[in-house]
Amino acid sequence: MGLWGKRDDMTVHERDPFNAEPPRSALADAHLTPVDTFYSRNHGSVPAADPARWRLEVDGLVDHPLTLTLDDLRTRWKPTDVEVTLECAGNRRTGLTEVRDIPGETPWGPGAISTGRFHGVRLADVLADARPRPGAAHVAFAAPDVSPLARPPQPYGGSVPLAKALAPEVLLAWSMNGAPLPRVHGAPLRAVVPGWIGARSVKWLTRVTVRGTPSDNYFQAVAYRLPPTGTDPVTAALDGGGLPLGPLTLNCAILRPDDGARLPCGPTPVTGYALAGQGRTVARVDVSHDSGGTWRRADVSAAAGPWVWQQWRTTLDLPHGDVEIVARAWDSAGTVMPESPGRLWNPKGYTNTSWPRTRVRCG
Ligand SMILES: Nc1nc2c(c(=O)[nH]1)N[C@H]1C(S)=C(S)[C@@H](COP(=O)(O)O)O[C@H]1N2
Ligand SMILES: [Mo]
Repeated sequence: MGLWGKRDDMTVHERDPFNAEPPRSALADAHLTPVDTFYSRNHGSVPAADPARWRLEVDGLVDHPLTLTLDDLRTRWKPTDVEVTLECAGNRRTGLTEVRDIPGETPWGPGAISTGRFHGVRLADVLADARPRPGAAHVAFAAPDVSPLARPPQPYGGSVPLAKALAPEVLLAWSMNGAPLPRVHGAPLRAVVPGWIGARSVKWLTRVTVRGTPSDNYFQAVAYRLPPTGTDPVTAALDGGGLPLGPLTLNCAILRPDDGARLPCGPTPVTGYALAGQGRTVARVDVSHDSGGTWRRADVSAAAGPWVWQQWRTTLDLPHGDVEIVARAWDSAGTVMPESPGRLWNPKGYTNTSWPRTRVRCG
């Protein structure tokens, strides 16, 4: 077994902060991702919390601030389960670094995404007891893990608009895939914000603050934003420029065959995942064996819910020689993924939703 209970064949981009993604083959064909395979994204060292002394504070623009133990959370509200695909905003970043280098950011392949079944209470139920005041517009999450990457170094945090915080799918979760939440995934408690970039699902949660404005934490105010074109990303975001990332958008990846594989020619299964985001589902996936000259429609699995990925598969007749397999997905609103990573390139390398390409050699 590898670091933090992960499988041995994870790609460990960094040991501390721990950043690791499963190989393509481990994600292939699995609707739920086993905990030992689930990617992990961290900005600081994994903190240790003593569950007995741990408390969750609910404060800010509320009439009735709360201090909760884990037992309070388990017993005061009705627990519920949500199946969620978590995706890091940096998933598939390597597709952007091929266009132009992105120094200082983790070179994620297509594995910064995984699906779990989370169990906990609805944030909406907890907030209802705290009673938000007029003027409440955002809900900020705070955690104790200090990130040396932030300017200045600070604990991790972020926020979501109140409307999303009150949505029934947003959980405060203490369990994942039927087992207690592992430490590396945020024990004893994490926020789970389905359909939003993973960055908003804050782990090791200690404080939920109702505010009039978004969190001013570095990871909300500076990082995880698309900077205005032609400006220095950090200064621009500090000036309030740029676009904060929130809802996930349509994306897909090719999982089989593996990039760089040598294969026999002929009929070959090609599989992958697709995720619609925006509360939509994936309606269609096309796959090409000739860099997008001709396309074949793949079979797409039924959506288990609006917050989870779908699996797709087809068989392509691969010709002799160097072959580039390309995929593109449509969502239920008819939106198609953009072709070019060049158009999407940004200095932090977020949200690469361009057509995935896998190069293999056949024969
Ligand atoms: N406290 C804390 N929460 C965090 C992070 C972090 O570094 N610290 N990383 C975020 C990011 S960017 C992602 S993509 C997800 C990853 O969750 P996982 O490690 O459980 O897969 O956690 C989010 N929550
Ligand atoms: Mo992330």
